[in-house]
Amino acid sequence: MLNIVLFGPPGAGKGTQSEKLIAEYQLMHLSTGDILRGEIAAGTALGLEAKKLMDAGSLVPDEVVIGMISSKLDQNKNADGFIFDGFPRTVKQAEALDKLLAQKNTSITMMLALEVNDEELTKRLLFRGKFSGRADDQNEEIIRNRIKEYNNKTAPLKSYYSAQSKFQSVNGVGTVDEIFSNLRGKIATVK
Ligand code: B4P
Repeated sequence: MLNIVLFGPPGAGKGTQSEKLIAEYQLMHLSTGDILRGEIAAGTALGLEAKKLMDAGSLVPDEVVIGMISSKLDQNKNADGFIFDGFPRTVKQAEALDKLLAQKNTSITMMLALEVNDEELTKRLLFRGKFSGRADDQNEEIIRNRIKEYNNKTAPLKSYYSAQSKFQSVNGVGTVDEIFSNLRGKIATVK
């Protein structure tokens, strides 16, 4: 199985590159951001709880997202592999994911990290905010909070996967096709 963690700060292009990777490698896409936005759109209790945090640019509690991923893994037992997009975002989530995959006799193959500077991230998200309708893309203060959450809680995951010799860094600035080609090059080293 090919199990990829697609990693990077908010606006790094995880969603954008996931679409291309799914088409190329026929992987199941698990985006916690998309799942949470689906819960909000459906007006569930979980969605209502998550919305306040997401709109402020804060992370949703670990137990909530770990539970969501656990049920998605159960629902997709026959998948050839997964792209985890925006998950894990904390060390606790990464440890939980390792355990969930071990129960299925599989593991993370590699973490692919998209590297993009803060100025470019802010520019991309503010631009998307003009069309996305997403509250968390609307102003610079919330975007700064998302980047701060990333630096404090998510960036440490690079060390977590480096310690397992699974960390691979890719420049996330350039055209979508250039970046995709670099990601494919990294995947070719393990496939
Ligand atoms: P996510 O939905 O994961 O969103 P993201 O960080 O905004 O997105 P991404 O990196 O995928 O950017 P995209 O490709 O769209 O998270 C949203 C919120 O959900 C979090 O803040 C948190 O509250 C909550 N959440 C989600 N997962 C969680 C978890 N595990 N634990 C706790 N909370 C969680 O690209 C952004 C923009 O850049 C797009 O407009 C795109 O067109 C553009 N772009 C992409 N590639 C480009 C390129 N090469 N050049 C120029 N522009 C590019």
